[in-house]
Amino acid sequence: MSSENEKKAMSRRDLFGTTAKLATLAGAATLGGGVGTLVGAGRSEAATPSHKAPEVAPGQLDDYYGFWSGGQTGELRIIGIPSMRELTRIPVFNRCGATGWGRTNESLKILTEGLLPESREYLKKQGMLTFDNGDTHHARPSYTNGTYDGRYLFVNDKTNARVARVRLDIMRVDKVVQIPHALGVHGLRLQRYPRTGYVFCNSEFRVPIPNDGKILDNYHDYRCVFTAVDGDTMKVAWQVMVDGNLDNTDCDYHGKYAAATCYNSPEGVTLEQMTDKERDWAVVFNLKAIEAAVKAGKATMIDGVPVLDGRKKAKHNYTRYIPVPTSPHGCNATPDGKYFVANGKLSPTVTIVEWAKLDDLFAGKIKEDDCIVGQLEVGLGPLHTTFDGRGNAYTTLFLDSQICKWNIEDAIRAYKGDKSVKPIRQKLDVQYQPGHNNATMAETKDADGKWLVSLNKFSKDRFINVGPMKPNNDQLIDISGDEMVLVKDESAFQEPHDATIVPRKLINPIDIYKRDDPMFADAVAQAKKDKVDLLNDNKVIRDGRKVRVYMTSQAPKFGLSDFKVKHGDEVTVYVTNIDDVVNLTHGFNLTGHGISMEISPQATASVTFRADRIGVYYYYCHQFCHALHMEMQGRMLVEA
Ligand code: CUK
Ligand code: CUA
Repeated sequence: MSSENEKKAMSRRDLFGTTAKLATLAGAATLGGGVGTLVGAGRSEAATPSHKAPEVAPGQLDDYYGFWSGGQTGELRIIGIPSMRELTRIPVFNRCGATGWGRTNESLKILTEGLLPESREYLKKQGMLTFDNGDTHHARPSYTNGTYDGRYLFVNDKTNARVARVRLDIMRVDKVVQIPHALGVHGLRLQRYPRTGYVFCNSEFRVPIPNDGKILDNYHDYRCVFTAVDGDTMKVAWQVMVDGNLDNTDCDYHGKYAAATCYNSPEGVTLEQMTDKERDWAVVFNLKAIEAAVKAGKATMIDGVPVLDGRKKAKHNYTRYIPVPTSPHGCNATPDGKYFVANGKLSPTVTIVEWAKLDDLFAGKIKEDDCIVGQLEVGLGPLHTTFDGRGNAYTTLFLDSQICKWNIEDAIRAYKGDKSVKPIRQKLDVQYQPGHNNATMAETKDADGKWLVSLNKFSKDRFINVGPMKPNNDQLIDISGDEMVLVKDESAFQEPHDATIVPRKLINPIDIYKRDDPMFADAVAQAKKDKVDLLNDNKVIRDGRKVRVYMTSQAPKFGLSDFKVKHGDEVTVYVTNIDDVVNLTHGFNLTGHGISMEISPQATASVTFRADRIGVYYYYCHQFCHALHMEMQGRMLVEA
């Protein structure tokens, strides 16, 4: 950094000093218009792709799968890296017309069986079966021995406190669990060693437990819990009550500790109360001590879940609170397994904590502060940090609209007082206001330091104007050399918070379903009871007021060109795609009934509805499967 830049940065930093809290808050409230234009004001022509632009020519394949969260859309997206092409979307918490997710029996079973009783009751009163929105932030593939094993991917729903598991062989959700005693499940990371294992979830907001109206405005009696979900059963394993609001989380590479950044240590409910302290903390969790306590029956069972008290005043050895500057945000474990980094957000610093010191901390040999081995001033608004596996870290600076590359061991040396080292390697402008960044394999022991994506919340002038709500700007940066080089802009609909990037050899999805897939096991079982061969039979079975319609689909024909039901019947249509051809998906779309679903090759999908409309209704295939695809249709006749 030139001394000129340094001066500029310093003067801005002064504005955001802890003594000028009001200035900070005022600044934070106007980020988009104000501070965002400080750096890289106007269009940044210099960012035009240079010699390092990634070459993925038409017909060529990407090297990596990027798993993008979809934010407020409630979905996941798969982005090819380095092309940045959007390859597909995985419906998760959203209702999806293309796939029928949220409407088919198969998806509704998954979306409803993990709901808490109180949610079920609420939804019923609203005439709903499940929530039809979600807010996905953190998507993470499962681990074995510190690296991805290609089994599952887990993702949070911040708004309705759920966690979903995606099967990576079919890229569909197979389990959803709703977290009790929590509103706003935010931070999510997975146990890395020996395997996943636990899914660690931060509930962000503090709530009364139970939230039954007895405690309302007395916010000092609200609680926040850290939850471990068993990734195999998708049931809550245990919860630990903590002080403050949990934000992001991560864990070590040894299966011993997890950590979470906490804001709002004053436990207030207004912005002023929440930031009324110089320091908050990173809370660290002693997994062995927690497991032992749960096993020994020391937890309080609340709604069938063991809950331990990890608040400071309880003085148990489940947790310790390591002080860090106020309102930290990202929490990121280094791929060498030695440290985690708490990102300052309101403070221009990152704080480095050494995992190994936690042994002595929990043994009472050292103090919380002694676990901090580095604190580096990186720039304004540090949110998240990622790594290249060569000892460097990359921190997003939300306010500066930059990525700061710094060296971890140099930062530790500088903190010890070595004035000769300059830990900061480079600052790169991004366009604009980055939240997460993530590098290829950065959250595994095999971090490979090839590509980095910066997920920028503001795109402003980077794309042609699409109206007041602009796209986000996901930028691809080459980090394989000494310098970061920006090579690509890609627009994204609101709001991918985070991305994980995995080499394609570690992910092996199937092309065609196997007939014994659990996704449609219920349909197979019902057909067996009805003595229907799903691959060959086309039959209508009446069972009182229930009617089951079984039909095949094979391009360009449904097995039934019509079926007849009576007004008021409860109708279930089972469609089995008997085509055994890669890419040959059919749809079943029933006119005037709000029903559409996809049936992948060799899959069965089903949907249930009441035949409440008398008359003739067409069903048609909505996936362009054949030259006679338009003719792939039939009629439902509903008689009075
Ligand atoms: S959070 Cu969104 S930018 Cu939910 Cu991971 Cu930091
Ligand atoms: Cu089947 Cu179009």
